[in-house]
Amino acid sequence: MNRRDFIKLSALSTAYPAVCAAGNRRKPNIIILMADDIGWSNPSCMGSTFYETPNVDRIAAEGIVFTHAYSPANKCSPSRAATQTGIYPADLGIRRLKLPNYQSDCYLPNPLKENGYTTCHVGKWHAAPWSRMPKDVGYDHVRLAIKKGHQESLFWPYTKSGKVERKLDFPELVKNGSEGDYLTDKLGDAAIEFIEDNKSKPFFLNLCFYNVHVPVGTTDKYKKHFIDKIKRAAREVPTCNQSRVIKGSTDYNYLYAGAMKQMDDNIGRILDKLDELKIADDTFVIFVGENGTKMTVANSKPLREGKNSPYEGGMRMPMIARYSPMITPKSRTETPAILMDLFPTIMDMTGSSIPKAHKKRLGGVSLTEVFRNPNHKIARPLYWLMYPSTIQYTSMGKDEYCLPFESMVEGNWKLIHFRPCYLMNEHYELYNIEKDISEKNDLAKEMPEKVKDMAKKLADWQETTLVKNADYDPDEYSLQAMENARASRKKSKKEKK
Ligand SMILES: [Ca+2]
Repeated sequence: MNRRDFIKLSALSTAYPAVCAAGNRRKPNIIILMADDIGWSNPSCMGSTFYETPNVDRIAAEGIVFTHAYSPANKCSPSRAATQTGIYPADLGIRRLKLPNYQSDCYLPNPLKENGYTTCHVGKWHAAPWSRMPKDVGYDHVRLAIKKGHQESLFWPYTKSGKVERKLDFPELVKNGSEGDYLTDKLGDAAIEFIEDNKSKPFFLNLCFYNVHVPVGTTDKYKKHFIDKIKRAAREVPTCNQSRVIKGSTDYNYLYAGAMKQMDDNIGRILDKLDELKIADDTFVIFVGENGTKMTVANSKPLREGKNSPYEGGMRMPMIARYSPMITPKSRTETPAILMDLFPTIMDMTGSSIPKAHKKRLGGVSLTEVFRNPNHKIARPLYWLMYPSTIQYTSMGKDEYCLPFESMVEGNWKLIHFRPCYLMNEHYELYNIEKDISEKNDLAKEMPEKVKDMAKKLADWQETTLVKNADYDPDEYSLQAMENARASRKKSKKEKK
């Protein structure tokens, strides 16, 4: 650190508490912007030269980029539940995609409401047991959330068939909308309406986009924009549908690119609104992903694999935050972070208190020291545990699967403990993720002592978790068991017909 940086940092770290203590600054508004199934390297500020995310880039330019941010799981539901509660998925009791317990008081809006905040959830939910919606876990206002894991279509009337059906996901939007409406713009409208209505008091907005989960789709203007861009680069335009690149490279999926840009446009509308209302400096904004990108539509290069994978492509994701009283523009940090950190961070920033029992269960830590000083280190290992899943089996491609495993990252090292299942025998893999970000060189055989040391930590951690991979019966997930399950599903489908 040079002298100028040091002075700047010192000034920041002393100025902020003073201002707060004097009570001159209002409690910060909190806005979480969450993208669905976005790859770590997809935003332009994270390295992409094809995708265009000028507004996410703006948050980065005015704030801090976490280069080593992780999701708590390689798929939506456990990752979102952990974000909302600050608790490790394995400590919430998540075995597969569903949450078994109804733990409504642990969710973000509750302590914030206690502290005088108005809370609002907009968009994709998928962060609680199926029947429990954002209202059930404490949100005051809820807009455009559905029980399903993802949208059927991003276009009016938002159905797979493209027709207005008897049962609709967004009946109000269909009734008041028309051909050509794009779901993400409606999320943007709802978010802006909430901000305008609550501009003069502290608010928490949890805006979760349906983009860029499949089925991806974009309006003609954006489709043309990205196809022209591919042609200008003298590349062959790949053939894509809404959930797959059929022919060509996942580097140039113009539908995915358009969906990303349309999400980014709406982030821009929100940032502009904060400026217009003169509350930008009073508002903490954080943009995050929640698991890796789907490998049939895009990729997270140079990371290995994507959604559902135990490798970095499944777990590492964009995390970019802005809050001028605390964060110096254009900051970058290599300090590892994980989505569970958002809960204690937000409590810390807003001065909200966490009930004692909840505090004990927290898997995350406050990142405010890292905001103030990007060189601040947090010494802790990060852990993952994915219980085996039969759900993925039927849609399993060569590039996508869901394996039972536990893993941990500590410093430069990552250990994965693969459990026995229909795809592989039990084994460990060890990677130096700093020297080998693409996880090409498994060092487990070369470094048995390192494996032994980390495996012990991983096993000790699993002793403390509610869900344990050691508990499942490998025979239940053998190839034969999977084939039997598939055959029985086929049979019952036939019988229904
Ligand atoms: Ca997801």
